[in-house]
Amino acid sequence: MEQTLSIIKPDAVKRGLTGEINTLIEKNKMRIVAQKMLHLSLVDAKGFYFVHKERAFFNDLCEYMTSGPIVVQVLMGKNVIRNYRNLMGATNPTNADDGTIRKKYGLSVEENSVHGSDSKENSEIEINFFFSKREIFNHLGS
Ligand code: 3AN
Repeated sequence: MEQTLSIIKPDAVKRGLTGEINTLIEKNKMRIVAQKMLHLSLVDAKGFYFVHKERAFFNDLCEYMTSGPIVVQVLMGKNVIRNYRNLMGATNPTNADDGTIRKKYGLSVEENSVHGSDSKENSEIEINFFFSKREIFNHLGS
């Protein structure tokens, strides 16, 4: 069993797509084991996207991520990191496969509706960024 961090981004929360995205996640056999809505500060957005700090789009990305509330989630399942990336689709919604979240709902390469961790190492860093252990339901331990 593996865990990954998912973010439903401001463009999707604003359009009332949280429920539809959660349905896709659950239909694809991933369990939502933690979830909360919050509004990122600019400092937190910059901290979260620190790996992209040299990229041309960094400031725009951080501003966009603070433009409205987001929903952060921990997903659990077998190969959930890869499976959720597959369900998300390509970064640019134009290039995303049919049936993926970004193809269905993404508006642009920036407003692409969802984030998912890209590796085991980053999933741990990203989950710890948003959640304490006691906020994550442990299916195995209870
Ligand atoms: P992904 O989210 O598919 O892993 P990353 O990690 O390369 O993609 O990029 C992180 C986020 O930065 C993306 N989700 C997207 O919102 C934004 N982003 C990536 N590339 C661009 C770009 N060329 N222009 C604007 N925003 C971008």
